Amino acid sequence: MKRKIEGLYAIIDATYVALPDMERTASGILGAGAGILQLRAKGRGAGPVLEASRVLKRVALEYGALFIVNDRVDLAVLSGADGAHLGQDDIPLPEARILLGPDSVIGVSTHDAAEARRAQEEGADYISFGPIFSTSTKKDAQSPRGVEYLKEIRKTVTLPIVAIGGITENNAAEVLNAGADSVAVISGILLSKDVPGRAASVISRIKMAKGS
Ligand code: TZP
Ligand code: MG
Repeated sequence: MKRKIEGLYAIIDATYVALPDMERTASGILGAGAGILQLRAKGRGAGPVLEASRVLKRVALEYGALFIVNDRVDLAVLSGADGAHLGQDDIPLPEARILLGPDSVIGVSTHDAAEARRAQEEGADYISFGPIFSTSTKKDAQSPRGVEYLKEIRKTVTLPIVAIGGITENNAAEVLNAGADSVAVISGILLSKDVPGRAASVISRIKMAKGS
């Protein structure tokens, strides 16, 4: 399912949510109105991650949302996910496209203009760009790029841009105003005691920023 990349791009990260708890967390976030859900489970065994992917795909389908698997193209295919998100060291995009098919949604992590341009040339459906702000979720994250760099990336590619890194309800509007189509949020939602409530407030800030 190709679907517009916009609004909240919610990432359920196994660092913050145990695999068996993901179904409930995903329902809360999708029920709050997120249109895109990604499973990020670095370093976890393929079997449990495949199981979680199948569960999350089912939940996403219930809410009409897009479901993307981070890193693992194989598990994206096996779980019937809508697509995969590739880092710079993952399976290259052309090969991932062979496995996932032409209708899948493939995103690529980018950190500078050259990577963004290449992802577009190779046929990515969207790019992520970041980290915009500092983040403690990704231990090997590069230095924060800031919103001025995001504005440059906006001029470099026509692809949808998902901004990532340190995004919260308090800075989401600034990031969208700098040219992002969508904001990816991990700790800004998952560390809340009220995950659905926090997702709803991020979404309401996004809607305000977009004037909708
Ligand atoms: N890529 C760049 S920053 C980041 C990833 C996966 C982590 C973002 O997490 P958070 O908690 O929203 O800052
Ligand atoms: Mg990756």
